[in-house]
Amino acid sequence: MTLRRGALVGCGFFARNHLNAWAELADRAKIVAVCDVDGEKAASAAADFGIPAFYTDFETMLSTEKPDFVDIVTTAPSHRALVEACARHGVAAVVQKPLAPDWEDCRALVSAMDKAGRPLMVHENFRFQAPLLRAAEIARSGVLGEPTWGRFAFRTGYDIYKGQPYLAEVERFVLLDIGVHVLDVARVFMGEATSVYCLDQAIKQGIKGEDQATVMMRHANGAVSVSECSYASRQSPDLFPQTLIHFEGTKGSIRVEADCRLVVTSPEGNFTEIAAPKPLSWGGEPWLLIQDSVVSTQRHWLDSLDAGSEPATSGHDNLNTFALVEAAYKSIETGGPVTPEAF
Ligand code: NAD
Ligand code: 89Y
Repeated sequence: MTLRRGALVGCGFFARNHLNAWAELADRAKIVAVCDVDGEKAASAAADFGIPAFYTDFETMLSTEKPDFVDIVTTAPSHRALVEACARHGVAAVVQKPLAPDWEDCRALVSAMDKAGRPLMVHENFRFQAPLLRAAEIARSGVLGEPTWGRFAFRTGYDIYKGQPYLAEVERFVLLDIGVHVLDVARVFMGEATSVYCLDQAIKQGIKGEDQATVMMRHANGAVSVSECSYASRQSPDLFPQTLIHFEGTKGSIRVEADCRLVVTSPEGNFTEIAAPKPLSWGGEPWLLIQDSVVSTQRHWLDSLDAGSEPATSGHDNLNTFALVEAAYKSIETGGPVTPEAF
């Protein structure tokens, strides 16, 4: 197994999870440098994680360190410029969701890496969460038959603005922040969508974007799904950050319920199981489900590099998810169903 040299850019709120997860994978990758335009954040990430070098300029880090890959953990407005810099330097890159703020930037950055001939993966971690991996494995085994109907729901009132204050300032909000995850999971279970209809709501006062979106989709095989995204849901207990699923096929069904409980109905028998993440020394509730999936997502990236294969959440794959977000926003604008562009 090759020991790869990685460099990370963006040392903010979520990067701590990436750096802890890279430490879990220390036998396969070593983070040799970090970068942030804010020198104090870069310096403290380097100090806290024993990383030998830190930078405030990304291209200086690339030309000095010549890493095997870059992990981009900045917010979306910077993704295009950072990925294009990776392409110029011929470096493989994994970039956090959402891929970019809009469709034009998404296409441009995927195309830049294509032209450079370097791998690009989106750090889309929800499909790597323990209960969703297990549920998808069961659905894909064929035991439930062909998909007919699905419901994918992320509903919370958890104070996400505390750790991620920038979310209160974005005009395209819940669909770009959590919708990318939920719609990506919907694609995993239902296949590509041919038609998207969305209704949005702005419930919380004092924020710029929509904080609730309900997306109805027709899929290529005729199946129908509903994806629910809410940051304005008041319920007790609050299930943040769990995604609940109800998937029906021609032969059976599966539900992903609270606390990682799977309920399966199939011709081969009905059963329930718990598919929960294992505890992590650096992780904690309510984030453990996501923190564990960060390790799994990074492991998948290293597996793909080792195998020379396209990651499941490659830039190209993620264009299909982003196209659903764009179609949903267009549907909100036009009031009718929209055919997504990528499919
Ligand atoms: P943040 O604002 O806390 O951190 C981003 C950091 O990037 C900041 O420190 C900023 O100074 C730095 N930065 C911005 N542009 C830069 C540039 N050009 N060069 C160097 N540094 C730069 O944001 P965050 O909450 O850590 O989110 C980062 C990304 O992670 C976002 O895209 C967000 O959507 C995503 N995220 C994903 C999950 C998940 O579960 N997948 C959860 C939270 C956040
Ligand atoms: O930004 C969101 C994400 O991507 O996962 C969870 C989150 O941090 C808040 O809902």
